[in-house]
Amino acid sequence: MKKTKPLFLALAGACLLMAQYSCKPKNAGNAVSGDAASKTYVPPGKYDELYNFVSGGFSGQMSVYGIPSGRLLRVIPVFSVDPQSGYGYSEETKPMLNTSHGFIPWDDLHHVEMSLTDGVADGRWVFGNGNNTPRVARLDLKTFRTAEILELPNSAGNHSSPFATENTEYIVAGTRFSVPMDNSNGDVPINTYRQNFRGTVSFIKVDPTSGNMSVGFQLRTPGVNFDLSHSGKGKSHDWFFFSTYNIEQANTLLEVNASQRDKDFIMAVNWKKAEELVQQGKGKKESVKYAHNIYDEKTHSATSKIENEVTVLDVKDFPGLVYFIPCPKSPHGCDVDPTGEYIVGSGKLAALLPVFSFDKIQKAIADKDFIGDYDGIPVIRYEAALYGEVQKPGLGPLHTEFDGKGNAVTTFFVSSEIVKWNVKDLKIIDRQPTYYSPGHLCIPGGDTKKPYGKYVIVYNKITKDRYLPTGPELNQSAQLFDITGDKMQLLLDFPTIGEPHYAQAVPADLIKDKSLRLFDVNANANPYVAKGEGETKVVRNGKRVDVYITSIRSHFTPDNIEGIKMGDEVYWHVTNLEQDWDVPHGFAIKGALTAELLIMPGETQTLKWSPEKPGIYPFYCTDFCSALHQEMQGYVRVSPAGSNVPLTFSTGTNMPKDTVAITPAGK
Ligand code: K7E
Ligand code: CUA
Repeated sequence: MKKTKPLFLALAGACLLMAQYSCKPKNAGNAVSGDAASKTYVPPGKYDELYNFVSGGFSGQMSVYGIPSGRLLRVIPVFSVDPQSGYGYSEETKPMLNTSHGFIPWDDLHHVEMSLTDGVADGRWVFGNGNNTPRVARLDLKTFRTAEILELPNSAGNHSSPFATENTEYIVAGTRFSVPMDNSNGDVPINTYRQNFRGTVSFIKVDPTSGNMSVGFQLRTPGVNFDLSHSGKGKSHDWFFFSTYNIEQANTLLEVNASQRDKDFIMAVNWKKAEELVQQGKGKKESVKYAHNIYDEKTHSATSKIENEVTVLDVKDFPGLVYFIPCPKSPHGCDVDPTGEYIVGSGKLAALLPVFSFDKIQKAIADKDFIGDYDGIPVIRYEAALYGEVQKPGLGPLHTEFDGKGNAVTTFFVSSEIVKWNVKDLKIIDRQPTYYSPGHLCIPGGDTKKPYGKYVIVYNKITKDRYLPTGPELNQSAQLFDITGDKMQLLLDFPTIGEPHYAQAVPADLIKDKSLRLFDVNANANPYVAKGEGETKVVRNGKRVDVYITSIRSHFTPDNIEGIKMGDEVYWHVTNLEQDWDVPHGFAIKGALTAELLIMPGETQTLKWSPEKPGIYPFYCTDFCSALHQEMQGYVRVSPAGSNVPLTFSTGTNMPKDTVAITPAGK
């Protein structure tokens, strides 16, 4: 959820009324007890216990922290260009950000999901959603790079995304906005929402070996807003649960008009049944347009393909596929406990926390214990699905995770606290202030079948003064708590990149030894690779000039190039020949209307450059690589279009006729 001020203000009043909750805790500075520092201290040279993958919100990126130290390990570019690495600027990576709308340099990444095997994070891939132009990204945890981005048709907002089924059979993505479908005429009055706008949830198939994604099928649903979701587990393996809001189907001032009804819905989907129906050919093929971008590690290049078909099941045509469960007041988080029996809906405006029972939902379906239907979908009676309610949990519940010991921890946006409660007896065990309005939280493995527990990391919604002031903009923040005892103990604040929504954390051992150290230059299949200095060359083809250039400590080959002419398009294909871990070289050229390249050992990356006037253009290595890094530089000469300067290139041989001498004193 973004910083919804009106909601905050509306609820701030309610907050004041309820004396047992205080919005701004007192003594905010000194609640940390003496042993906190030792619990988060990771000595220099030692590794953290856990990796924490955190969404970068409106930065469009994903960042990786070490837990318990809170040290920032990496920011991985996903949906936004990254001038530092050249992601989205190099010819090889530009296709990653292609969409059916063209090249887009930004998105808003809210949710992070790890690939699962038997309901437990397996450390292979991590997925993130593009919230604005609907996309799902897959990051490969061998390289910590974005390996694939798939756009989603018939969607807008893609907020309820990306959530995995128990074996990553599917990554599931629900649309935030209902909209007219892509293959229909969308030029309709906005207030014909009820007639023309529909919802979509997408089931993205994930290849179990390569991880490659494809839209398996989409479910067409009534026109509501999907907010969040989670898959079932164990006994509820076949099901998926989505929180919805705006069942009023309002198209304006949703703040008021989408909060008319006392309850919105949790939507329960039998995805196994949907899969069977699709296999039986019951889906309708629709023509749409969406981009599918894949980064190939062998060629070190991405390709973008426009797909043009999707298989759709309209849920109202298939009884038994989808049910609605009333859930108090605009549910946000929709969280399934490790056993798969309990489903927690967090109504943002509700004064209680409903916990639904999977068994009771199944019984209600069998007994047809419905209160009616909504756009042709049966609505289960609230009490028939309800396991129980956590009474007076706090104000503004948003998200819940589980500690693996039968307890849940929920964030409360309005009362600025986290609350630990027992899933069986629904009794509150502990509440701790968070010093800012929290949104998402992450217990390592806390949404899986086997939570690792030990910590909860709580992410802010509204930034507060936790750090030295830095002008009008305060940094986003996370807080780390120890949850091993009944009382949760605050250990640490650490700043985050962009707005941290969802996050995932796994033991470091799951990933660290599989992490790639360098690319084998001999296996480099980039069509423009130079595998040694002997393979370097400059090739003219009409107005296109390809420079096959290598970098190794501490020179480029070639480093003198002449014969480039005005009107040329020059492609600098830089291969880093190093085969030692952690010796990147950079590449930048004066006046280039793009970013640098940062090239890892064994990799080739390409910078496109069109000189705008004749002259000498220096280029250099931007990443300190040796004591003679500053000497790692070169020149390219640009001549007028009609000039007869021949195309030449060299390193170390284009010597002057004369030598420089110091004229002796007194002569
Ligand atoms: Cu609650 Cu976009 Cu998951 Cu933010 S969302 S908190
Ligand atoms: Cu290569 Cu600095």
